[in-house]
Amino acid sequence: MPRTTALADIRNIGIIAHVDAGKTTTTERILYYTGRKHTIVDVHDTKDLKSSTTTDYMEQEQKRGITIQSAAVSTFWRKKKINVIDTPGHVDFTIEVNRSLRVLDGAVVVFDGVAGVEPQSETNWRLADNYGVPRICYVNKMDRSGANFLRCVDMIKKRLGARPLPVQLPIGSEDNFKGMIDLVEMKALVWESDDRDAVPVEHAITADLADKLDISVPSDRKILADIAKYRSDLVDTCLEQDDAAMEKYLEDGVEPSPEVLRKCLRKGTITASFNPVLCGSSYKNKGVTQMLDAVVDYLPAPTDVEAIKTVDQDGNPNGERKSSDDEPFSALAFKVLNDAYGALTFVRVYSGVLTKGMSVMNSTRGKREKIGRMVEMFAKDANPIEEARAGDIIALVSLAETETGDTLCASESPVILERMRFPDPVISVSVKPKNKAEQEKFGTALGKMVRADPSLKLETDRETGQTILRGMGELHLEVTLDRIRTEYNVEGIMGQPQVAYREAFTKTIAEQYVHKKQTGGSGQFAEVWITFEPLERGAGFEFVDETVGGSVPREYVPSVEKGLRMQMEQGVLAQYPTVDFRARLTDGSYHDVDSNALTFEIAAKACFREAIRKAGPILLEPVMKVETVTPSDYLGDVIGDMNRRRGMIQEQLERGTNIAVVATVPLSEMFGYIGHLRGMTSGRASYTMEFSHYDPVPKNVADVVIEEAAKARSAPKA
Ligand SMILES: Nc1nc2c(ncn2[C@@H]2O[C@H](COP(=O)(O)OP(=O)(O)OP(=O)(O)O)[C@@H](O)[C@H]2O)c(=O)[nH]1
Ligand SMILES: [Mg+2]
Repeated sequence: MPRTTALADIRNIGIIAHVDAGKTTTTERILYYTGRKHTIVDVHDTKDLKSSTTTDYMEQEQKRGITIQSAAVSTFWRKKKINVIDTPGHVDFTIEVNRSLRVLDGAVVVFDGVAGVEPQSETNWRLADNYGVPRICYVNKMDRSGANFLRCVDMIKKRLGARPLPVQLPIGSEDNFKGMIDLVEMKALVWESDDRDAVPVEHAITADLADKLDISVPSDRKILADIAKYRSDLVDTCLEQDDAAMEKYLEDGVEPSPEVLRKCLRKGTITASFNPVLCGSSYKNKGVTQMLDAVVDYLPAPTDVEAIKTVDQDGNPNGERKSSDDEPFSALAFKVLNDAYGALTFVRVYSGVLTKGMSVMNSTRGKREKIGRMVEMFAKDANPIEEARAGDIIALVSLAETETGDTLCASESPVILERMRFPDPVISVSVKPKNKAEQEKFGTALGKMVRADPSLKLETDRETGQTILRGMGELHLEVTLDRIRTEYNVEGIMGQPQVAYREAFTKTIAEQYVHKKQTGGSGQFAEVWITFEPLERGAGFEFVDETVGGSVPREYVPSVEKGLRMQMEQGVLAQYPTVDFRARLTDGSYHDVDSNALTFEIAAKACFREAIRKAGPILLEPVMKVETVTPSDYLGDVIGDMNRRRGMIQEQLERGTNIAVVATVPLSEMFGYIGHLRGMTSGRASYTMEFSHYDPVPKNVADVVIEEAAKARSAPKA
């Protein structure tokens, strides 16, 4: 089957932003205006579960009015195929943004015109930086009281360190938001009603525009008075992208045509020289089609972005794969979803063609996969397809071996695509089924949830035998159990949330251990010399084999590493995993008959236990970046309370009439914060938090944690 949409006519884009900026509302409008849907549902009208927006179809999303899972839809605009992924803004579901950005070519960053750049917009912006995703900015909610376009542009510059370039200016604001000045075409677009089918009327830009359109607020009038200034900024910035056009302009002074400007805007956006900024009100149906035009004009096609990098088994870069149908097949699995259709594995095809029935290789795991049914997803609906090509985002049904982050490729030309990075879960709860008889069903359901979400981890507490679920936050864990109830029909209960502490070495220790045992005829023998060195925070665990002359036979070296990996999971202070150290296997010895993989594993474990005791182990705790937005009347109380929670105030930012207090606070001090904050401020303050880093726990606090861990271990088993 030949290609139906040229690669250059595809836009794979994500909609990313802080909670409530209006991503889902905007996505819903995109589907309406492109003719993919004939109705519009509003996010706040779905709580009774009678209707849902296209992308927030899950029960938990409808009830809470927030997005939890990213959902993909596709549509056409100006003959371009636009694949849109609507992502969640809540920090607990950041994995969904993370994996979407990994496979997208461009993004629309939505801002709330009142709040401007909020913490999650910042986090997602940085994620997009990491993945090198070009983006345009859309200042939404211009109709809300307190909306301020220029303040938002300024925050994009200062808080995100970006180079925002307005390509539109708002005409009026709040109740009187009427439309926008298109600085490329130099015309005014004015809506005469909020009706979804209202078409903007075009006006020429004249000196009396503000009067003609009844714009009376001085700051709104000032924007219109400054149109020439913004236009000249736009022209100058654009021409940096095109030497020939710049020369011509300098010579004859004639401004470049809109076509030339658009070409420059496209180039500058794709190379991340700047970010075009647009405005609108999705809810009041203004500015969405103009934003779609910008997606088509400025955001990259798969062929405009750098070829995808490939890596070796250890993750080191070793080449690239071009985005083309003529290259061998390669794709990255970025999401696994269990639903009514069975297990769906979402993949982004980077090169080549995949057809139904093909046998491919999972190069990450060295396994084969047979491609059965293939579907194109439209939110929750699956549409069967026969083939997928470079640039496509599709789902494969019932793959046996493939997990999130794995590469699928043609067996004759294996590659591994650059991997994804997953956030580390920082909070844990014990979980069990409400009804003891449902243990197995509950376990299976949990297993499936964890398989689908790499920011969840499942562990068994070796001492108490309890099942421990780790996640990104309380909401994340709650939603997980609630989904198990609605999707797998089994109810679970969870204990009090616990902090995921870590343990670490504070000094270098060279340790020797001999494992020797004589039982009857055969014996056991292994000797290892291992040097343990602390590494910087976040470095994880490194193992290096430095033995020479076969003192530890090569086939047993992996057993030493395995032993260490097992033992490091259980530290000596309070049984938390030990992190951030290097283990160098420097020497050892063996016995021809009595040594084997197991004896080396045992020796390594014991060696670790001995060493960490001598290495001044410390307890580390997750520290969160907390941003509390409060009316200024309560500022003193909010800061005082932060200090009592061992918080360190980083900065205070103006947020319209409110103040945002940014602080780092240990997670253990944040449980129950929301209730306290509401009480303290009569419900007028709100906060968001996200993981920042691990820090040593102060001694007095560590003593309590260690004592409680010991108590929990000696308590009767659940
Ligand atoms: N006044 C006004 N309200 C809007 C606008 N866009 C969205 N909203 C409202 O803001 C709320 C949140 O909108 P959503 O579209 O769910 O926001 P979101 O960014 O998808 O939120 P999450 O997915 O939870 O991160 C809803 O009540 C919308 O009706 C707008 O342009 N103007
Ligand atoms: Mg949403």
